Amino acid sequence: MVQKLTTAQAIIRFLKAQHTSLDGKEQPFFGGCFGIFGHGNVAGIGQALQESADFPYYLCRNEQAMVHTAAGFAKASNRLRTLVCTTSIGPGATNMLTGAAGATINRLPVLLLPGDIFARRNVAPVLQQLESSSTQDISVNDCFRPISRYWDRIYRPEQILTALPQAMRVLTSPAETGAVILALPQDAQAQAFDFPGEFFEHRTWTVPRCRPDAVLLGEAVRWIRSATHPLIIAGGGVIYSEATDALAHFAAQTGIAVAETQAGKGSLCFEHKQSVGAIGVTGTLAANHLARNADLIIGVGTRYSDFTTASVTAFQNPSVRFINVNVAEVDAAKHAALPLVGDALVTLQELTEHLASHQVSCEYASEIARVRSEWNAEVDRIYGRRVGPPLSQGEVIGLLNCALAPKDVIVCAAGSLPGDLHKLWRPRDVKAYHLEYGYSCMGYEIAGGLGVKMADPSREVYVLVGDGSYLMMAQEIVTAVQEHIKINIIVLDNHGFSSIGGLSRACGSDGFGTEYRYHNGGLKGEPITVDFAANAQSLGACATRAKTYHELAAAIEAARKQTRTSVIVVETDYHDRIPAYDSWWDVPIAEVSESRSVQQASRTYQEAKPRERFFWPMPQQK
Ligand SMILES: Cc1ncc(C[n+]2csc(CCOP(=O)(O)OP(=O)(O)O)c2C)c(N)n1
Ligand SMILES: [Mg+2]
Repeated sequence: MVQKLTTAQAIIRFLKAQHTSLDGKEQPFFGGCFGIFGHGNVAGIGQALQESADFPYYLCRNEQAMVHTAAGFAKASNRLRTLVCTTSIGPGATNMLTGAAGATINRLPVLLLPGDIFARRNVAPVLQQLESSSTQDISVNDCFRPISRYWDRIYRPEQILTALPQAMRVLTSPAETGAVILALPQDAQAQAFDFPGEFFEHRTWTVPRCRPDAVLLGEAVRWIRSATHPLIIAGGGVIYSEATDALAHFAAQTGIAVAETQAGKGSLCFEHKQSVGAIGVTGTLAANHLARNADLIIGVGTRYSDFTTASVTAFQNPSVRFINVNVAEVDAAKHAALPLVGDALVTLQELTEHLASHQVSCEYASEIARVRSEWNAEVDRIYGRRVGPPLSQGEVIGLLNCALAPKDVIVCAAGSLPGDLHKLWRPRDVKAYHLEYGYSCMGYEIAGGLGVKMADPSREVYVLVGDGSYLMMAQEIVTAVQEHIKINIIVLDNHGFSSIGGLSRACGSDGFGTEYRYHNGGLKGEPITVDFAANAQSLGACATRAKTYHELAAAIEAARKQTRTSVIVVETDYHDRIPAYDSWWDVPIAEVSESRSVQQASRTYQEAKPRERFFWPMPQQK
């Protein structure tokens, strides 16, 4: 039966009917809509939401933050669910750009509905409209085009009949997912149309488990059999595909060690005998040692960022070759790999079957055991140091790792914490380590943590955030308070950018501009103290300060018992840093400078850079 609805009403009605299914388990795809209203959406999407009491609406404090919340929600839900975000036109819309780029880079589905300028045009330029002298078919929303996986502008109501199914195809595709933008001109949102009733019926999008090509799989099995030093790199795809048990089984059966990217961390429990932890720039000594000599890398669900490959220096064996298991062809093909384009779970199961009697050599197995135990001793050493106050970041991480329950989630994104967590955190549950490190966006932490908690309220969520990131985006504490959502926030206050300060010193630039100090001629004055606890309290959280190890332990214990969002502020040592373990990151140094330290850094850089490699197809593949 035909239903007369506005475009906005029809959109909300359609979204409510969409579901995803993986292995027969079904759930509604959208958990509700975040937004901030302005003239560009209040009478359109706003009015439609008001009429839809069964589709929750959440008011946030900043449009960028709500996209992080949606992405955090989607990541915690293994991409089977997400949230919608609605904004007005102009600045409300462009505030979402950073969040959209983050979602697309991290391959996380988010549906963004920015308001847009009038389709009718006669009243242009409207408030907040960007004008062009060469076309009337442009608005600030065109900025979303390169950072989204699907982009459309809805000039007429009936366009949603084809646009929304395409939007859903992309959002639920494991290979293509990312930010989807439907720009909604203000007048088109309120316009009525006779929509076909079938459009609003219950719809299930089955997430497929594609199988790799049989010939290539056979070839991969031969490569694995003939490799003497194979190493698996587990990326986020392992977790999204729910392939962690299959990976654990495959690794145990073959004895092949497993290293993890940031998105893949938690794929294996740290106690698994084949787990060698983080790889790459922020990798462990164990994983980086094995990677250097490996003759075969089996990448599963990884996109090989420079942090994973140590700027393509991680693999130094002259005859190393790659097998890549990935749903996305673009990733499967990287480093001239033998591409197994397929789902991680079914591909690992097939490989396990074909390699039933295969094991790595005893020598290689004992090498893996040795580097594992050496690395574990190093983590114990760092956890056991007592240097504070101010505490070292390693102490804080060690304390948290011991204090938290296995299913508690830590959330983090930028600064020096992600690298230290990647190295030191000992994961015991697959969804307990939530790092946004594709975009490493300062400000993700609290907003993203809110989304993580919304996705699984049964878990305690601990947001670890540096003072710099906190200052960029703390306001979503108010949203958490408004929704009675409890998250635990730990602010590590080291009075500036310890990460970039360290990088600056490594580049010979002496930490220039990376500490929070009074300006007094070059940001070299006294440190500026910020009362983060008072700030958090003013936003509605309960807040405490912890100086010593024992105070921090007590504060964590007290936060767990709290029913409200709480903030613990702990001062950490700006200079007490966890070292890198045999890795390199390509950050080009000025080739000309009067500074001796820059000249020295430049020489070191020029010496190290030739270790970067290109990989070409092996003769077998021709
Ligand atoms: C939005 C954004 N701006 C800039 C950067 C570059 N950046 C990376 S880490 C960092 C400093 C982070 O400071 P803080 O949160 O205090 O963490 P710390 O480095 O002290 O551990 C900066 C500026 C970024 N990642 N994101
Ligand atoms: Mg800091």
